[in-house]
Amino acid sequence: MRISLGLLAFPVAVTAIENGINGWLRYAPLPAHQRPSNLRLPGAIMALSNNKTSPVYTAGQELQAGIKSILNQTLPLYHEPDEWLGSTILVATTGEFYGRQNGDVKASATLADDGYLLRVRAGNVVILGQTERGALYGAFDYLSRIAQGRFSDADLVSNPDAPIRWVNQWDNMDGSIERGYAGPSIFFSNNAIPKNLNRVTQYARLLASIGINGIIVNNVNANANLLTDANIDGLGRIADAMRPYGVQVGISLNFASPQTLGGLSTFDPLDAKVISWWTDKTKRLYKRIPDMAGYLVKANSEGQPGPLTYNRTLADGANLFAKAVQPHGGIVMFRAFVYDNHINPADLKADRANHAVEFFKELDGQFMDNVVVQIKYGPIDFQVREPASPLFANIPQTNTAIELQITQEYLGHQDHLVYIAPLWKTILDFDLRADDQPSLVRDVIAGRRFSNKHGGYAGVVNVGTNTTWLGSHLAMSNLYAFGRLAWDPTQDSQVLLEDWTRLTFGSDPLVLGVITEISMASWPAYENYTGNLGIQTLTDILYTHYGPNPASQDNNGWGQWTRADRYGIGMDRTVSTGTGFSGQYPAEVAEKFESIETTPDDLLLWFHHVNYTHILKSGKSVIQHFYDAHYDGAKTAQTFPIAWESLRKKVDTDRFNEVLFRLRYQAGHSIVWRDSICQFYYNLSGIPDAAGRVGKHEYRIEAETMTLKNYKLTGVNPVETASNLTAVVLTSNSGEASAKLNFDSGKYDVAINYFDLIGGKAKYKAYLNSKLLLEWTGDLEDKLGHAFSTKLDGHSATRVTVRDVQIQKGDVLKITGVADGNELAPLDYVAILPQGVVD
Ligand code: GCV
Repeated sequence: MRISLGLLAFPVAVTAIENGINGWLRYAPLPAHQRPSNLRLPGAIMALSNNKTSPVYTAGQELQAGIKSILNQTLPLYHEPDEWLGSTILVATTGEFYGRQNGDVKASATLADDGYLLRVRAGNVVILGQTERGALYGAFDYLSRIAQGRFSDADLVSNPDAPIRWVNQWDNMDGSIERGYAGPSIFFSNNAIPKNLNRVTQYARLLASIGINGIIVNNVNANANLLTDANIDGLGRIADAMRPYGVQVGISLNFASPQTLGGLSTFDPLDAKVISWWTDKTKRLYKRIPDMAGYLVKANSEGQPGPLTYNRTLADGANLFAKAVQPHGGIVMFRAFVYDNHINPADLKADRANHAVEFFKELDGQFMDNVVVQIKYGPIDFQVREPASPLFANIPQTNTAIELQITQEYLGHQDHLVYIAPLWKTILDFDLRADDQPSLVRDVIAGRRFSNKHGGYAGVVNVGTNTTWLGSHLAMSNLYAFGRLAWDPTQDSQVLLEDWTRLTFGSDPLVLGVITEISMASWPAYENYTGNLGIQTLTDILYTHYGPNPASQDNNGWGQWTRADRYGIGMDRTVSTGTGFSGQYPAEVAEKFESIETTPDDLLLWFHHVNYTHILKSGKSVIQHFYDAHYDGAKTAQTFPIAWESLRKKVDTDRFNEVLFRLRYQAGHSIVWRDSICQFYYNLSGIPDAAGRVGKHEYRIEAETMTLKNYKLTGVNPVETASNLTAVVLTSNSGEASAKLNFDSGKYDVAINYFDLIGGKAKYKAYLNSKLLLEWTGDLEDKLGHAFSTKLDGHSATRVTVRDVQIQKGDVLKITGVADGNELAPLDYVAILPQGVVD
């Protein structure tokens, strides 16, 4: 009898310090009150595989470690049926199970690729996968149930909705990550693949537990050097590290590699030498990684090389790779994010949103069977709200996948809590009405609607070396929800969130309630305080895509235009008078978006240019909606840290404090957003806020009006990102700003707005008379784990608040600043806020 002692190569037990490394797979000990008194587990685990790289073998280990950790029971683990005759948790592929014994479980004929059967009945558990990783998925499902205290009998078959459930990493070979907010890469360092790949294995474990079966490990803006022999071997090691979890590795390609790396004079996709160069490279890759998932290609987009250089079509480009991987069973994900970023803003008919359909529609039917066109959910670029891309309805003879973004490029860089699943659902559930028939986006990408073989989901994740993976504990709900939705897109966002919360923070009803409440409120709040009515996020699109800068959208070649002027706002995308974009949808949908009357308010400015005074279906004018939404959104964000504080004794100290820091930061930055956007549109339109809030801040003391020592006035850019359009910076190494407080005596919150820049860590102290109220450093780059800006702007504008300060009329508030590097201890204003006032 062989018994595996189950010494695991991966960390599973609950760590004393909760640093996020195990994500939702913490396997926290289940509190006694959640265990049924008659709990009876099988006597052993039987994982029918002796192959240590098999996901079935992994499932056995995972079950053993999980049950030990959750229930403190050690079950022996066997791999051969004759090793144990008692009750078991049996995990196997259907093939192995039926091939080796006459079980009493008949796998349902409805078990699809990667699907599993889970039967929990009277102390016996059977988990059968249609594939090896299907068995592992079933084991994770079972463990998730017991980790959440759900011990009831089960008898179910679970099949994935779509075969492609991949994540993408935008990791560069130097270890940086494009649009990554959680530290450097776990895959690359110093232009090579690191020796220690433990984090890669841990990542595969998390991914497998939510049904992800593939990963592209490098940036779509790809480096040809990835294809050197040494790096191919490194990629092989990555694949080895992920294989036990059934996650297949693929890579992004640089189209010009035959020229830049191979030394050929061309990268023309129809050139014989180019074809043979790619065929050879592909063979080498598959020799080292026989189960390689395939390639991802970004071509002729944002400066990347592609087939158009040689007057070849995008289909010629995609098929070049498709032919190379076909003998090996590989897939080519070819991105539809192809657009011209030098379009003429003066041309009122020009529209970047049109480009994907213009490029791809005529190619429908020309892509090989193993090509999947990977389409971003909206026609522009991961904005806070977009309509579903019409391309999903325009290429019925082509496999398609949806590209979603877990990394929060336009949604607050993981420094703002934004639970994105509800946004994704607006797209997945959208009915495109192709040929007047039901055509939900989720049915198109699953291949059901147009009878396509491949298709599914690609999620841009960009985890980094930070122990929380995404830089923020709460942001991990997005990765969890992505995987679960890729498996079954009909699931409810809140149900997924609650599962994640129970697994990540436990089942205490207060914890569950608070995390559910703030997370479900977070996307609507973020949309409210950033960009409303379909106008896009209104962030700085020319710099770091983080803070407010609505002016950056217009008058450049990037085509993320809002067309805002003194009188009105919005892109006219109608067929009758605009860019014609609405006509790219099938007739029923096109008709709906063509008319202002039938376009929903939340997409109005996406499709129509209207006056600021235009009255919405809600009864408000557009401009008043902007003002109100920004005030509402920022007000909601103020409630997040307060709600979280109620969990002080319920969440372990480290995670409690880390989350609290971010939620407080978000509350402050939401006010930066609110004020700059409202001020910008007030300046532009000249229409005052009916509620009298915009530009009027009766509780503020502007830094420029304080008594200044060694500080001077400075402008900021954009101007509206400083209160009263002005800030102050030091003129020497240290200085101070002070003011006598002429407020009635009482209890106040004291908010201080300053700018936290890259390139220095200035020190600040705030005093009330001689009493130190707060001491802080401009070091958000350390605390939030990534940097925003080298300038005074909407990215660096930051607000700290001291609560419950007793102030007597005539007290003096003083802030001292000490410069460091480029950070000249900039200050914007102080707000003395009566209880309950947000200003
Ligand atoms: C990886 C946007 C992002 C880029 C990204 C690009 C893409 O433009 O800002 O960082 O490049 O999309 O998806 O290819």
